[in-house]
Formats: sequence, C-alpha cells, structure tokens
Amino acid sequence: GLSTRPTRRGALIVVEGLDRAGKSSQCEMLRDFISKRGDEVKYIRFPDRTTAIGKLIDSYLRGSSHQDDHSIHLLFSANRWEVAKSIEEDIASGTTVIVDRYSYSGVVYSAAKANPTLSLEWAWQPEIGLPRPDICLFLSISPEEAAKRGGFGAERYENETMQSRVRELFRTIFEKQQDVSIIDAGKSIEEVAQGIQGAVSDCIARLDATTPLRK
Ligand code: DGP
Ligand code: NA
Ligand code: NA
Repeated sequence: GLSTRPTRRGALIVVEGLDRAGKSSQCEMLRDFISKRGDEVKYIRFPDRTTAIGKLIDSYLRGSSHQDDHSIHLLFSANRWEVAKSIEEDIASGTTVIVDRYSYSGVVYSAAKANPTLSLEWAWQPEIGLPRPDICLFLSISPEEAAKRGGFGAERYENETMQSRVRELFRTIFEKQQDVSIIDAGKSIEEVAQGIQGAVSDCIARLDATTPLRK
C-alpha cells in the first residue's frame, strides 16, 4: 500500500553575535547552502521592524523615541512571540528556519544596561516558551577585529561601552548554554562560512525527524 512517510521537520538555527560580526552575510550564505542541499529554508531576523511592535522598536533604536528599559525589553520579546507560531508551523512542515538574533541578544542587550532591576534572570522570563533553537552559532569577534571593520553606526547600543558589556554577557550565558557553536568570525568570510556549514550539517544529521521542536 501507500506509505505515508512523515515529513522530516526543519531545523531552527539561530545566529548570534555582536554588531559587525558579519551575521547578515553569513545568514545569507547559510540559506543558500541549505537550499542547495535540497531543503526548504527561510531566513528571518529580529527585531522584525515591519510589524506594529517592530516600528516602536525601530524608533527606539534610531533614538527617535524613549522607552523604559523594561518596557522596551518586553517589546523586543513580544516581537519574537508574534512570529513564534509561524516559525513552529514552518518547522513542522519541513522548512528550516535561520534566525538572525534571538532570545540571547534579547537578554544580553537588556542586561548590559546594568539597570538594577533588570537582571539576566529577569530578562529570561518572557523568553520562556518560545521555540528553542536546535543550534545557536555565536559569531565571535575580537574588539580589535571589530574596530578594523569600520566605525559604529548611529543606532542606540552601537558604542564601545555597550558592546564590551554585551561581549562579556554573551560569554557568560554561552558558557552555561548547550547546543552553542562558537565560530571565530575574525577569519575570512569563506572560512567562517565553512565553519558554520560544518556545525549545521552535524546538527541536521543528529536531528531526529520525529522529535518536535523543544520549547
Ligand atoms: P540589528 O538589526 O541586528 O542590528 O539589531 C538592532 C540592535 O538591537 C542591535 O544593537 C542588537 C539589539 N537587539 C536585538 N535584539 C534585541 C533584544 O531582544 N533586546 C534588546 N534590548 N536589544 C536587542
Ligand atoms: Na545593529
Ligand atoms: Na547587525
């Protein structure tokens, strides 16, 4: 008779790093790599500045509006929650989803503000229950290498003080976190891409098609 083979689910791949680590180009190259393997793939990024919440975030990042630290934190989180369902549906239907920044940026950038009532622990709470990545690739870049890549942009957080706090906090959370691949993003674009492709191929090979996405 007809065999109904269940669709192999897609993978949830998160790419994290400081500003100027090369996340966007690497995400595009990874999307092409997965597509060439013959898999369905989507590339999304957070913050998604196109939604109503995303527009508030965009205005805050460009310095056009003020927000309380907690309030903007919850908006960034809400901006992920508003897409969570569609990520789950894509993955269930066999599409691999590459996400440029996720909960890790969420907690780290907010906790870096050193607001006494905005701890890492507080910052994690609204992230609980979001689809959990199968792998997180952290593009690690030294302050020296980042400096070579040119000056900061004009957005909030794009300054030395904030970036060095963010770097320290990424290190702190990724020491404890499983399923994280630290990629030396100071290498050439091709070398970085190869490192990412190796880690992602291993992850996909290990994925049990019948195991649902974790929360
Ligand atoms: P990008 O569009 O990737 O350059 O991100 C914009 C900036 O917002 C960047 O400095 C990182 C920061 N960011 C990204 N996600 C979050 C988040 O969830 N919370 C906070 N506080 N900042 C975030
Ligand atoms: Na940025
Ligand atoms: Na960026």
